Amino acid sequence: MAQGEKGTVVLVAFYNVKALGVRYLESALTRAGYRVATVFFKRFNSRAPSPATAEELELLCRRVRREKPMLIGLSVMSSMYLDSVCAVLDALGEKDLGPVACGGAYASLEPEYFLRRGVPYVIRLDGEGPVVQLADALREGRQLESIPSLCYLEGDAVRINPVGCLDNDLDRYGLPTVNSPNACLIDEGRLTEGDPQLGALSYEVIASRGCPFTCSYCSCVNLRRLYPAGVHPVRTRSVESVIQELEEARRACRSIAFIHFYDEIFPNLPGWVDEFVDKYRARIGLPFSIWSHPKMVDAQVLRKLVRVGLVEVIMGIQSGSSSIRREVFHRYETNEDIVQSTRTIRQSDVFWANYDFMLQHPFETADTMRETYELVKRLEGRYELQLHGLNFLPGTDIVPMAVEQGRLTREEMDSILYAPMAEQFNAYWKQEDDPVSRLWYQLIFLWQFPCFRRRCLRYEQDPLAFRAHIGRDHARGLRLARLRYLYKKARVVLKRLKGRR
Ligand code: B12
Ligand code: SF4
Repeated sequence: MAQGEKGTVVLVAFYNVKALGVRYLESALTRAGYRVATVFFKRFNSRAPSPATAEELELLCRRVRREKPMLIGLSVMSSMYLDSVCAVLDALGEKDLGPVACGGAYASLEPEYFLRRGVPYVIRLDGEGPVVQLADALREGRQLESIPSLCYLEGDAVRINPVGCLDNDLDRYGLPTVNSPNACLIDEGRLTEGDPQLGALSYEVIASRGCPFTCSYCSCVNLRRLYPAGVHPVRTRSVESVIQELEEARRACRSIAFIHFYDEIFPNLPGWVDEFVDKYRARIGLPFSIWSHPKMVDAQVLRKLVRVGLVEVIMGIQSGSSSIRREVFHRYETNEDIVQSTRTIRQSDVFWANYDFMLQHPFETADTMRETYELVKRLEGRYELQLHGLNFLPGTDIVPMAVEQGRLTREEMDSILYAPMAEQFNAYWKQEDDPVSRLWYQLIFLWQFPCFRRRCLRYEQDPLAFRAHIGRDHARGLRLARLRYLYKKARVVLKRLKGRR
């Protein structure tokens, strides 16, 4: 069947103009003969994303009406934007613009949330196969009970079909659509035609899906528990498919200077890495970053990657308290593992490392903050610290744990899980009111700048007594962090220009 002949599907991505999940769906639907019109609804803003405005909802509805879709697919990757997702659902429902299906990581974990709100279809996990089957079934008036991973309403009854159609061979899903031909961006009260990714300075790619670890605050383990038997916990694409995607991205997005590999953990399979470095050097050659894990950092792999452009490793450490890591976060690396991994990163000549911490949550005390400070003092090399609060995410293992241990009541927890996005992002960047805990937080922050370290050694003797000094240096540190950001960006641009010569 010719492309687009089967009808139009509108896909909506929230706060993410790169939206890999949506781009994979677009490729699958286009291959199956559908015309896809993707709406990137609002840009990503990790500090303070703004909720959907009435104007933006109206622009979206007008766009959807124009497309006369046979299906509207909303990609609900995160619960942190639920107020905008619900506003979109209400606006589409009011105007009766077509049947809606939701998918994405959050929708996969809590399909009933959407079905109860009257959304007729939810698809769990990989959507490439099921979304095409759903569109075909709606077109042909066929029954829904045999469509894998589909959850739907039959009258008042909720039907949850078993998860299926997860391919161990990710190459069979094809490449994500890099330049979406009928796309638009709605943001800041305006609609802009075209794929917003085309003008980006960086490109985001994933070479694998899934993570082998079981962190209690993260949805990955809960998503993995939905996998049918026989599906590998971590599925890795072929190197050739990754490189072909990046070549396509370089052709389509002319300003790209940087590649982000957003695999939960960058593949470190020996044969894979060797093939990757050869092909990446020959055919791509741009600086790139990866995510890693203290238990997965491997000197040989890093050295090979550095030679072909790896400049930044991002790694979660989360806490310096082994009991919080083990008992609360379900992370089983030791302090020695962590220090050793930072040593390996330093020795591998990675230009920059970025270490994530989650602090000042209901399990934290001033003592555990101090333990984190002591661990940070042992980290090696040149690094940046990303200090966050803890977002309780629906469906994750830490949620019942916090309630069972009496850290939060069920009601408090529910109001946190489904709070408006401004509150959720405030929690993400939170800083504690407790003065001692706050001082340890500031000392942790300061330690990343070598110029403050001697003073920190003095302040740590009695943080309360040095409260004013710490506060002043913390403000200086924040200014330094902004300069450091500019320095890092400039270096990447220079590296890119050098590569062009
Ligand atoms: C990579 C990643 C990112 C990247 C995204 C890069 C990109 N270009 O898209 C970045 C770093 C930007 C990011 C940001 C955030 N992320 Co994130 N991210 C991930 C990660 C590790 C992988 C996602 C991914 O790309 N998978 C591969 C693609 C192909 O799969 P997919 O997106 O799931 O899409 C498939 C299916 O879900 C389905 N599908 C998707 N949409 C739809 C729609 C329909 C209609 C259908 C039928 C099917 C369908 O089909 C797709 C193809 O198979 C996941 C963990 C995970 N395992 O999902 C966390 C995850 C999704 N992120 C999470 C969070 C919290 C965030 C942030 C809110 C963090 C923050 N505080 O800012 C932001 C929000 C971004 C947003 N706008 O939604 C949480 C969400 C949990 C929750 N309840 O909120 C997750 C699950 C990790 C965790 N901590 O638990 N993230
Ligand atoms: S290592 Fe990262 S991606 Fe994997 S389960 Fe833990 S937090 Fe999630």
